[in-house]
Amino acid sequence: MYKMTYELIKLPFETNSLEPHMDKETVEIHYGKHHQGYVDKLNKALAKYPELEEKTIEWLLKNLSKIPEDIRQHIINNAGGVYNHNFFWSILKKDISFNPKSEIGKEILKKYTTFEGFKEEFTKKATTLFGSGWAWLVLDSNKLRIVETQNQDSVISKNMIPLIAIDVWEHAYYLKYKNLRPEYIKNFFNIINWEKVDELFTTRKN
Ligand code: MN3
Repeated sequence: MYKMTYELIKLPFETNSLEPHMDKETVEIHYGKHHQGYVDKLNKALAKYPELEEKTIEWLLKNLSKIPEDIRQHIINNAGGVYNHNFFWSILKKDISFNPKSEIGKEILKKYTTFEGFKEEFTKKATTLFGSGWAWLVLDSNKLRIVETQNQDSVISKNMIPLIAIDVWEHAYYLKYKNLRPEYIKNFFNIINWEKVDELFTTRKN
């Protein structure tokens, strides 16, 4: 029996709820077409290896060396695509301000001195990333770092714990922002769910 192992998660918000920073049409196409596409291709890649269908997406991405070589790049691209988008949607919400008194707030200020300093570093990484990929705030050996990954490579394959991610593939912003990635990044700061980021930070596994 063919098993649809992985399914598209349900979006944790209405598609218009991030307006005007991220518009409804962009969310609908990004989620319904691109994200769905990674789910479909992941299932297709795994169809030959039913034993891997029992694994979680996190396991696949953390154990790439155990994935058969003929599908390894497909898993990097598509399990990564599924995981990264699941994570991305999970940290988006409008009108949740950065709270300097939260645990993550204090940690960010300790590392970057000011919130503006953090924004500047994050913006620089997201802006200068060449081609398609992601910029992240992660915990790496329990320390905050801003890193980038190419294509759908995921930070969890490098043993990092994600706290924030911005998708800077053109499909994430082109409909509304056209070629103006910096405008998209600027507005991304209006839709970070800082309560969720704080929860990820305080409940992290060391
Ligand atoms: Mn995307």
